[in-house]
Amino acid sequence: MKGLGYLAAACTAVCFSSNLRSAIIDFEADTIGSKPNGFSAVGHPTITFTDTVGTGLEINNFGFQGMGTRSLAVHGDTDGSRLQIDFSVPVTFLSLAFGNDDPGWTVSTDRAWLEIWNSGSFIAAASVVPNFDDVMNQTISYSGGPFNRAFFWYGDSLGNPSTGGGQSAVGLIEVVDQIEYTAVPEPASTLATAALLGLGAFGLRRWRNRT
Ligand SMILES: [Ca+2]
Ligand SMILES: [Ca+2]
Ligand SMILES: [Ca+2]
Repeated sequence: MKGLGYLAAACTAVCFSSNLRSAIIDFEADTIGSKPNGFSAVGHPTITFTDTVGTGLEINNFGFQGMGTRSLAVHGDTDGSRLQIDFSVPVTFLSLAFGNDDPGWTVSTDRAWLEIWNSGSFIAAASVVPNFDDVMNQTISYSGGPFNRAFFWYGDSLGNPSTGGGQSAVGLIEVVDQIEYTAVPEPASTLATAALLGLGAFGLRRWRNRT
């Protein structure tokens, strides 16, 4: 039974370490207003947000199009811009909620897109078909990597960013919130985790030897 104890201790330590490295940006502590490219939300200095065309970032209360009293919008309707998210500490998981999937400004083949990059190399692209109810009630995510850059945007079925306005030439402002990310553990905690796993394995061997 001693071995199982070691294993439980190792597992607890690993889970605790992993929880420490996961975080959610909800923008609730940020001030309302336009934000410059390279903006970081309060409490999350290792992550920056950039509008890839122009300077259209805005924190505001978008009601049901966002979550809580603060969300991040990427204007405008017609500039074909995307939201760029940069991580100074690489991550292995990213999830975000998206809203403003307005049926009056979309066509049924439009999608929400997430593209993942690491140090200038493309890793993956994912897309989700919005439910087109204008409400922030869906998420898009990617797990893998590690990676240090992501793009989010509304676009057509091929991933071309929206550049129009209205259903004939579709354009749409992205609104995002609840950005969850898991940073790669720092070397020190990796070593500590490895040591604990080694301890757990040692305990397991001891436990098996006893049976
Ligand atoms: Ca929020
Ligand atoms: Ca823009
Ligand atoms: Ca929706």
